[in-house]
Amino acid sequence: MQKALITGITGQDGHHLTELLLSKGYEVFGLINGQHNSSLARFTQLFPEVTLAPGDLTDFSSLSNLINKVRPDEIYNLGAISFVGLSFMQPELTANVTGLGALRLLEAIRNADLTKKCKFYQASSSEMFGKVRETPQNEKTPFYPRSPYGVAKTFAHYTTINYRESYGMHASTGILFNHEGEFRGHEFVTRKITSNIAKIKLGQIEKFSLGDLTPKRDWGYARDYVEAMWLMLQQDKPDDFVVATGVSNSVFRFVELAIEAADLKGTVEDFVNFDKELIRPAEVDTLIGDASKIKQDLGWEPKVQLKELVKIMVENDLILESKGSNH
Ligand code: NDP
Ligand code: GDR
Repeated sequence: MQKALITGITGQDGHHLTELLLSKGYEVFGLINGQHNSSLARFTQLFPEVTLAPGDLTDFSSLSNLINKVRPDEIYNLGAISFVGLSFMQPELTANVTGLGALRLLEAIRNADLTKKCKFYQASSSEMFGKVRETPQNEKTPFYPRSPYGVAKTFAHYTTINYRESYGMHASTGILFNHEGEFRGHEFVTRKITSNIAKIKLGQIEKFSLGDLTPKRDWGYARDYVEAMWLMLQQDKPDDFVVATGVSNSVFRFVELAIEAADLKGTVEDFVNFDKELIRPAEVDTLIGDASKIKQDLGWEPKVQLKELVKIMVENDLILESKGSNH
């Protein structure tokens, strides 16, 4: 039985990837850094067969001990301070977890003598393109990160490539554009929109606040994107791949689609207040990915487009909000 170890297993992608790997017959192990958060309770209820171990991406010994004990065939490094807004407030912690965390894992693989056995996936991000140098962005587009998060991810990205080239490790990076779904954290704009639109539909609130509605993102469905991660580790050779839909829409458009999906009557202005406190010190204006390489080399395609994604999220939030659930 193949063994996979996932960091960040209680996060959005951790949920989808666990489901995928269990369906493929893997024995799944997860690193958890918080014993009492509500995502952990949801996770253990959904996936009781997964073995969870305490640890932290800032603590080398916890990573090294776990890797030595499990001796996994595949490691997926999804753990991160992943909220760009928070990274401006906690830049040092972000560098430590999101940046150095990847380095510590790669070193722990070497220390365990698993360099030739264990395949490694690094969750790289379209935020590395930041102030974009070309449109659309592909694997060769130069990086220009615009946040402590983007800078930390760029460090982790190049560290992964460096370990691949220096030690011959099967270490791949997925440069994933925004992906969303039922497990998305409530701090991210898509989930904030769909959960608040659901509350409005249910008569619980009348309006909610957002920051800049003009940024454009290439939004896909998280369930499709974890397939891409897994595919990368099934190849003979490690590599770097952009994962995206190739279609970009504004935050404003996302709100319009959510209003439509909830069958509400009214405009964006009727339901959304502007809050200048939500404006970031530096913004990423427009991202749009060119996923030709993964389509051609690995046969990966996104199955869900934005309109359907918004519908999935709004319908899910209508159910959860009607039960008063905080997930
Ligand atoms: P989430 O924010 O939902 O999950 C992040 C996970 O990291 C959580 O389980 C969190 O645990 C864990 N974590 C945080 N700090 C530490 C730490 N010090 N040690 C160990 N684990 C920690 O992210 P997603 O699932 O959305 O994303 C997965 C990965 O992909 C992240 O690395 C993200 O940066 C990257 N990415 C995501 C994209 C997206 O659109 N979703 C796009 C591109 C890249 P806890 O909840 O207990 O804090
Ligand atoms: P992003 O996602 O920064 O792209 O990073 P987020 O959903 O936080 O922001 C998207 C855009 O919406 C604007 N925005 C708001 N954002 C939030 N969170 N809350 C608001 O109220 C709000 N109003 C406007 C933002 O300014 C931004 O332009 C996500 C994360 O998952 C990263 O971990 C990942 O690497 C990238 O996607 C790709």
